[in-house]
Amino acid sequence: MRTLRFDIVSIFPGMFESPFGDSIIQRAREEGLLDLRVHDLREFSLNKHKKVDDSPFGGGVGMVMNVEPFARAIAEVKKEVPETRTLLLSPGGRPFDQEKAWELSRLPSLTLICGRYEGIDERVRQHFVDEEISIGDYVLTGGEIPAMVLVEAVSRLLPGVLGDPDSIVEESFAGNLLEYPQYTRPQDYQGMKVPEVLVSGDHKKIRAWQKAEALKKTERVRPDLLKKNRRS
Ligand code: 9D3
Repeated sequence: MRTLRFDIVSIFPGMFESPFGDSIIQRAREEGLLDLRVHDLREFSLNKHKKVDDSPFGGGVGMVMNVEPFARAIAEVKKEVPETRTLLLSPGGRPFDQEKAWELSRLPSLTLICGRYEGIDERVRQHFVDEEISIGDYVLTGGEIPAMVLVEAVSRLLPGVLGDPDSIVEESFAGNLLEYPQYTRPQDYQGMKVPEVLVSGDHKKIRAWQKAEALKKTERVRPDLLKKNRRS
């Protein structure tokens, strides 16, 4: 059995309590598959008021997060896990996707750095960050929720975390297609009927229908998925 360790650095450590104390993530932690630690950035400030930002050189509105607290927090993590990969969650990063989730799931340790809207001193990126990751093209107020997204996407890929490993196999077998429509009882809900083919008992025909429906939906909603590395 293998453990993936996450060290998260944030000025809002409390934000992680409920999402990580819940359901699948919590069970994975209890079973030793996941080791999740959250570090309060302010504790690494040497300022008497635990300040972690300052006004920008060159002028301009707003504040910039200081390099020192991040440098000290990352150094502390590296004392325990020297081999850690340090990721900065930032809207200017490479877009996160399933392939990246698989890649990260094979590593032993990830340190996630959360910035806030104001921005961070460029020297953090230059000297302490291995990779910058965004979760999509929209603006949030900080890297905390993106860090949770990353933890969840990566954790569920670890052997033993999901109750049913078949669902991951099926997911990757379905390749870059959206899901086909699914139905369960009743077969007729107030005149809204389940497609006949699904109750035909003809499994070959059912598979063909599901595949065709998945393709139709993908063409309509996400034609970009059909262009990129097709496995269908
Ligand atoms: C002030 C100009 N902004 C550039 C778009 C800077 C900025 C905006 C928002 C800096 C930080 C943030 C807060 N967002 C994140 O830290 C963040 C994020 C996001 O906003 N969208 C998608 N992925 C991510 S990962 C981290």
